[in-house]
Amino acid sequence: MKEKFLYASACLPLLAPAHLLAADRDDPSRPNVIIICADDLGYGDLECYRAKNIHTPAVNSLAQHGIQFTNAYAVASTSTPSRYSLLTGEYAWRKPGTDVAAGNAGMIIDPGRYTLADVFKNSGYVTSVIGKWHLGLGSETGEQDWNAPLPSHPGDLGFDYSYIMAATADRVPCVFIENGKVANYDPAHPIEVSYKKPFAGEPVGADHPELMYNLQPTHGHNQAIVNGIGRIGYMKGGGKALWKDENIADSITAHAIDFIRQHSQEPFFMYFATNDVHVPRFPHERFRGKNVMGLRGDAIAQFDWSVGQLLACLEELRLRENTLIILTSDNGPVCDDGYDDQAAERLNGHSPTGGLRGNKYSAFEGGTRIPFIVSWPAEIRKAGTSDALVSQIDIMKSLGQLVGAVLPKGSAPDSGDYLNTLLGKDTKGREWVMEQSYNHTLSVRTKDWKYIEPSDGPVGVPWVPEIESGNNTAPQLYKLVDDAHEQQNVAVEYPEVVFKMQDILRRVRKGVQ
Ligand code: NG6
Ligand code: CA
Repeated sequence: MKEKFLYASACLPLLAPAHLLAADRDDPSRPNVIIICADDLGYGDLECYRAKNIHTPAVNSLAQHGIQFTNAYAVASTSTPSRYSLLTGEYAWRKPGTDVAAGNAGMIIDPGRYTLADVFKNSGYVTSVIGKWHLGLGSETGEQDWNAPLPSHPGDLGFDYSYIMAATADRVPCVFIENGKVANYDPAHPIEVSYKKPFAGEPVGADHPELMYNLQPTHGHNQAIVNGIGRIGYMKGGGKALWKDENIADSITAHAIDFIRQHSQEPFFMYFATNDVHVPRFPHERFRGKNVMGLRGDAIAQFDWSVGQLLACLEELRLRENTLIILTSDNGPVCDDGYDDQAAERLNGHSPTGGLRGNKYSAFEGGTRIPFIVSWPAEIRKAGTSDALVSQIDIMKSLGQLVGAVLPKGSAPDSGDYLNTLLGKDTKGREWVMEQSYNHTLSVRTKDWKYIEPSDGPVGVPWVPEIESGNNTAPQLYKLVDDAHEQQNVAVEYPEVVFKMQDILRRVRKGVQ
């Protein structure tokens, strides 16, 4: 008897943690959480959002086991401000320096700020960011030494593990950065980066179109040439560390799967930010040439493949039930964003915005209304759609609520707890949502109305003039409930509604929720 007892207690230190962790894995207050954030994927770009010409079976399966939102918003119509807001719960327009960042931007989120990753880390989760970062690295713009550990990186913002692209695939440096160091660093090819001037002896796209053999630019993107593709910014070196665009999805997906496998016994949070479907669109050859819409369609298929790989891994590890997945996009879609990939010419009847007016960059709905699916089989038993107004600004407080986190005073100042809305238990959602265009024109959306504040900015996006910016020197009001396509400005007819919307803007600007 004694012997048996001793045996049991001797095993206890080994058994107890494993037992507790197993309980954690089923504990509804501690699900794994994955945010899958596509890049430039439009409201109409997925099969479950009625996309034409494209099958997205993996995303469909998420929607079939979750809630699919029809009135969900990114905070801004470009990447950096949108992601800043997602990760901090603060509207980017409150913080200078949050517009589309160069690849050598210094860290945009102050390491002292409490982030979405901190919420999870301090709740006992292991955390990671994998894929597109676009929020700066190191302490000072242009001062990074890419051949040494970077002094600040996502590890300083609550992410235990990071495997990231510094900015976008169309910006240098074209290397992955793992936990603050260039991955596969090649000492024979030291890396130099400049957004000011080319490096002697390095051919640039403007002078050597023949070297851009994989994709030709339509505007910009003619500085450094990496992998036969022109980029924004100049770069030297890199050698074996340079990415190949066709392998980016494979690489980030493999790292995400490794992370899940390594942490299958403890609650984890992963922000998985794909390069798809941002430019340059140059997917792996197993996808290239397959879709009638050309490279943009191929890139959507590749995105769906990545989602499918993560789902298969979760299933295999029996983690799918208690993993909450949010699938969304950082901003609306765009066809020609600087490379001749025939995205507009080959749409074949598909509408990336799902018929909404405007595109990426715009104040119109196409700029910020995005796909948004929440799936958590253990808790969301009944799949469905929700037309509640939701915004990515609320992810931080809502997920904080989910894991019982206490957020320090002053953190996530614009974020609210809409957990019940995200889980489909509440169908009302927000009363209003704020939207930010590329030049900081702000809009307010309520259930029935959309107000765009006056702006003297250009009516077309300067570098893609055919994209409507939504700017107008007069106030714009659209009765979305009857006019989903924002065709009829009825501001003059409804002054009381205009006043109400302006009042919301005034209050929010002052910091009143
Ligand atoms: C623009 C780029 C565009 C894209 C965008 C950022 C030019 C002419 N255009 O300045 O190609 O990179 O920035 O996109 O350089 S985002 O989705 O990351 O915000
Ligand atoms: Ca984007």
